[in-house]
Amino acid sequence: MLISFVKKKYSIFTILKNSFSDNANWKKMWRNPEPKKNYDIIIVGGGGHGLGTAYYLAKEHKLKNIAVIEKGWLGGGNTGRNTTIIRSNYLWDESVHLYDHSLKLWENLSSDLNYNVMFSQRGVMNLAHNEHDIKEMKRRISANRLNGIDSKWVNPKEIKDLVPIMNINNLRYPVVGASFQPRGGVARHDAIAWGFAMRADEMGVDIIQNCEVKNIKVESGKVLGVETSKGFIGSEKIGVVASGHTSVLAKTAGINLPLQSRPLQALVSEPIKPLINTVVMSNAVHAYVSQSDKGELVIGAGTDGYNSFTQRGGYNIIEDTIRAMVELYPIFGKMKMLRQWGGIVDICPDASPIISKSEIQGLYFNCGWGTGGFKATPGSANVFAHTIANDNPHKINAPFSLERFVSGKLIDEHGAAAVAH
Ligand code: FAD
Ligand code: PYC
Repeated sequence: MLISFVKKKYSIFTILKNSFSDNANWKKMWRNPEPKKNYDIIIVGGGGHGLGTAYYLAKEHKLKNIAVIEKGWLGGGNTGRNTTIIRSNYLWDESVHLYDHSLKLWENLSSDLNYNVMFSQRGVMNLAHNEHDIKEMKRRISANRLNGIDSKWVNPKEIKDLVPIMNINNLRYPVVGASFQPRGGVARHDAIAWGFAMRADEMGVDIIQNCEVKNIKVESGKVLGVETSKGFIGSEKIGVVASGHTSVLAKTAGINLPLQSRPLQALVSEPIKPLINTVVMSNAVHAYVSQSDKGELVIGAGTDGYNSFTQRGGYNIIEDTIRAMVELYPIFGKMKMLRQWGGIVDICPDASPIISKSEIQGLYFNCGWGTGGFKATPGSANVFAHTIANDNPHKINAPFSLERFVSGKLIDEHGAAAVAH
């Protein structure tokens, strides 16, 4: 197929021009092609990580003939279901290198894509409720600072100055301090999927929606392609980025990934006037909150305690979260909640991701992000593209290989994962 696309530019002038035609002449953001028989690279999963991988493969590695295959709609998985908290205050050097690589890409992403991903660096606060939290957080802050990360300790008075509506004393788990990363924040979940999709499409990437990968076909230790709901599509390189469903797909290639798939829930309130202008998380009581630009409170919970693919989650979990929210912010007590949902997160034993080649030639995995992969979207995509293009990891993702489950070089980030699992 001949590909000739005009780069879609967004500016005040294009908005003005399109307003004269009642917004009827905006170009479609990406094509809707039928799959070809063969691609050089297939990415399975049209979430932020998969679309970003295709974008960097085309942009930085100048590769052509790439497809992203998505069983539903773009960003309909965890990318569109998360609470969008972005930070890089992890404990170990390996993690900080990965998550801060991502944070730096976020800082320039709207301009890189010429598409507003609404990255808002309003700071992220992680509350301490007891002596153990204080010790763990101060250790992490020190480790962060050695890596040049802008983490700092804030005392209860400083917390009250930043979030006056917070009840810090009169509750079961009083707030005794917090770690704070000012460069952290939130972004617009679907914008990152759409921005990557649009720019990848412009560089010739075929984005194929409503096409489920059923099987990964392997012969003599090499991948041959994928069986899909639209027929067989051949490729010698396949990157699987299917979050909660990655282990299911890996099994079709005979690989057992060390992942558990569990629901994680979130909910939003009715919109209200600006009330909270930073992100506040509490690992101990499993409640995190920020306020969206529309004014809704975006609230997240903990994971269900068992494996499931329901995209819904247990009612008791969300009840616990609401109880903790109302205790921490009594002013929220009378608010109405508008909607609730779940996503299936893929959890690794060490709460760190897998970005890796596999024992099968041409088969690569990017998964195991658990409850915390949104923040990593551009960084993960960037190093995964490098891994696929060169058939070798980037130095940033080398420690996150599957090999670590054999060597025992695990990267235990349970403390920094912020949502216990
Ligand atoms: P996804 O966006 O899930 O994309 C994978 C895609 O693969 C999906 O679109 C799916 O349809 C597709 N797929 C699956 N199987 C197949 C198949 N067989 N064939 C074709 N396509 C297939 N992270 C943070 O950093 N900060 C947060 O605040 C945060 N909050 C969260 C709150 C909730 C409620 C949830 C559920 C998650 C949260 N996360 C958070 C985690 C974060 O959302 C994920 O780690 C991240 O979005 C994963 O992106 P992805 O592109 O890998 O996966
Ligand atoms: O990893 O920061 C995080 C996070 C917040 C909510 C869910 N995950």
